[in-house]
Amino acid sequence: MSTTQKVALVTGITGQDGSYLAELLLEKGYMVHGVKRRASSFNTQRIDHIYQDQHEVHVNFKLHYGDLTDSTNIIRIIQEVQPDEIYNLGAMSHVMVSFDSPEYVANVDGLGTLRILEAVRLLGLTKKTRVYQASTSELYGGLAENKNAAGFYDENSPFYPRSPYGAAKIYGFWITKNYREAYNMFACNGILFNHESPRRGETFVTRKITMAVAAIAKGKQDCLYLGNLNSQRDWGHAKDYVEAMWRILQQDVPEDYVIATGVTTYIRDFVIMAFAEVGVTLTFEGEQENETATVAACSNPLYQIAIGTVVLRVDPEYYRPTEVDLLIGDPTKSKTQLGWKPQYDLAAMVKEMVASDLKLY
Ligand code: NAP
Ligand code: F7E
Repeated sequence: MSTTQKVALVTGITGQDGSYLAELLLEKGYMVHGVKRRASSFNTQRIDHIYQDQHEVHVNFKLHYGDLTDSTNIIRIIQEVQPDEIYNLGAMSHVMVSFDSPEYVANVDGLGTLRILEAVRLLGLTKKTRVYQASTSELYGGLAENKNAAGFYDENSPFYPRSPYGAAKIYGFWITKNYREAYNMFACNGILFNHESPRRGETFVTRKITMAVAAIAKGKQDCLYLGNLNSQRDWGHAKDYVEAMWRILQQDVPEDYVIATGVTTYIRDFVIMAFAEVGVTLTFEGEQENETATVAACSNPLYQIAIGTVVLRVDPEYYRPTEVDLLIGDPTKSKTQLGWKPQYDLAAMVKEMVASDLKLY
């Protein structure tokens, strides 16, 4: 290891964002340390391609067992690693699941953030270590009256979380800002709107849709069951969003940034786009839980699905106790101050996700 090599510590390295961020940091020449949880089955599929035999002479990627609920473990890892940058991506990140395990989410997503910041402070690393906190558009809660005059959520929009996940993350947001102000730490929030990829967890709506489209096209599944088709999300690509995380920590002054595309899309329209990738045109009928989508035409000779087949139904089991109806972010600050330029638009991302899931089947 050269003396100038930067050292990064990534929590949540086995997740979607952690895997893309690790790739980016390795490309930039960092020594990358990641925190992974012990699991009874392998949970490193997203990072297996960058794993290195620890007996090699030049190792620049190392995993440590750990958990954000365990302060002593977090302190020990940070002490051992002495990171220049910490990216706190670890979280129970599923909004619907957070209604079932609210206390756990508060512990991991809320207090876990505090444990990272406090470890940096206790270890006397406040001058050396920069901290990125994975904040979220879920903080806004989708309240129409809280959008700015142009109709977007920006860095000054008020928060109104609508789930235990959002409520836990709002603590993470404020404690990060507080440590910045109280101890002069370089600690920043990235307020990221939804971002997806072929590595997205299988129970988030975009991946659930692209996997179902591939399975239906290949005759492995009959019908896709979804919840609320009327919510709207501002979807970007995870690969673009981890670049923004890195840029946030390279600035001269620590600040918080919204990362978004500025375009919002109905869940129903994502379904239409994904089926179009396999040549299927849909007709929608009915409302609320009686809404269905049927195959109106199928132009792809490889994937013949009979006209009139019902390929989408609504299952109210997937409705949330409180829903975030609409998210749309204003990326002006990140584009101007960070020079952040996303490479993907939604169409390119849907294409990539469906193509990747077709290969899986
Ligand atoms: P993800 O795929 O669900 O990954 C979450 C990561 O956190 C996984 O590595 C997971 O480990 C780890 N983790 C879970 N519980 C943990 C614990 N108790 N201790 C340590 N690690 C734990 O999430 P993502 O999409 O990559 O998102 C990364 C971060 O950004 C999360 O904090 C999320 O809340 C936030 N965020 C995501 C989005 C988005 O649209 N993707 C938008 C805004 C903010 P296992 O692999 O062992 O489960
Ligand atoms: O839901 C609706 C659902 O679970 C999106 C996380 O990364 O982004 C993510 O949270 C929308 C919601 O993402 C199904 O009701 C319909 O309106 O893909 P999702 P999310 O809740 O927006 C934010 C920014 C984060 O920070 C989170 O960590 O889709 N929806 N039917 C469904 N959602 C799911 N999961 N499954 C359905 O069957």
